[in-house]
Amino acid sequence: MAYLSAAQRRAYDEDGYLLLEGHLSAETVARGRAEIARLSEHAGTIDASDDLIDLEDRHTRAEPRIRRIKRPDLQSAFFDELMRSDAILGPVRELIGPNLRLHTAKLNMKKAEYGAPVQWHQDFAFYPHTNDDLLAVGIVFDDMTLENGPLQVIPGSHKGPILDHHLEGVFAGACDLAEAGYSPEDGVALTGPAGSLSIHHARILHGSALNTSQCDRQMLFYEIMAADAFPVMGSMTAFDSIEAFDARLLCGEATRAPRLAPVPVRIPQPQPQKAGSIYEIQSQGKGKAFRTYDEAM
Ligand SMILES: O=C(O)CCC(=O)C(=O)O
Repeated sequence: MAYLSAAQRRAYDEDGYLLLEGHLSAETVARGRAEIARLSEHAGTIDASDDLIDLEDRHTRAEPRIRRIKRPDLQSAFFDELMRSDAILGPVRELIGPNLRLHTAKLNMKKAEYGAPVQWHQDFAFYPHTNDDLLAVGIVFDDMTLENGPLQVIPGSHKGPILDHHLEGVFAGACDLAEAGYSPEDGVALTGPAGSLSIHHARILHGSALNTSQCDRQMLFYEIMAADAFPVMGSMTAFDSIEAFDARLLCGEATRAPRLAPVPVRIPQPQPQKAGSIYEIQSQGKGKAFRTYDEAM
């Protein structure tokens, strides 16, 4: 069975992204939302971000504010099963081949009224690999509209260079669009109903604004790569051993022969002192295209 048409595969190659509207069933969306609610309960028991949850700046136990649920695949059997399902891996196999490895998974909460922005960046700047058959699948658990901080991408930017994501010599996780000859108007907002899937190339420029609306925009990302893409030294890819690396295989076969492609690479080193999540890395203040909650107040 083909999950993507030839036109969709061509569009991914040319533009660097796809949006599959209403790809997942209402039942899957409802189960995912229930899992998000369950995993969110932990926030009421902590004062600072930990291995499970990344907190917004104004979080309190009494009024929890969650920015991200970390590794939902490890915290929930449902999100692990979903990640391994044909609904997710089917389209990915058609784009980057049958042998796939997980890079990481994360659930960006972008809650109504205060959900944090993500400044423009390229994922490949965080985790350079020997080839660029890497992408992120995004699952939208709320309707994503122009108002609630939709994911934005700059079509075609995945064919350009990896931009400078450093500030004063330290990796800062964001880039300056103008410096690269782009303007915010070049961004395309990916809007669609809950259950839609976005797929974006690891080299595409993307980001999203503060959510000032009354509606949440909860979005889960599975970052997936071809199994023959190996991290380049200094990549933020974290694994302890080759066994742990192989344990991330989602389908197909592991290999000991990295595929080397002529891809642009910059090393995200040295890392900043606070490097727990993209939000912390970006708090150094490079490329501030989207205002934060405090700036908007
Ligand atoms: O949640 C978003 O809108 C963007 C997410 C993203 O690019 C990231 O977490 O690296």
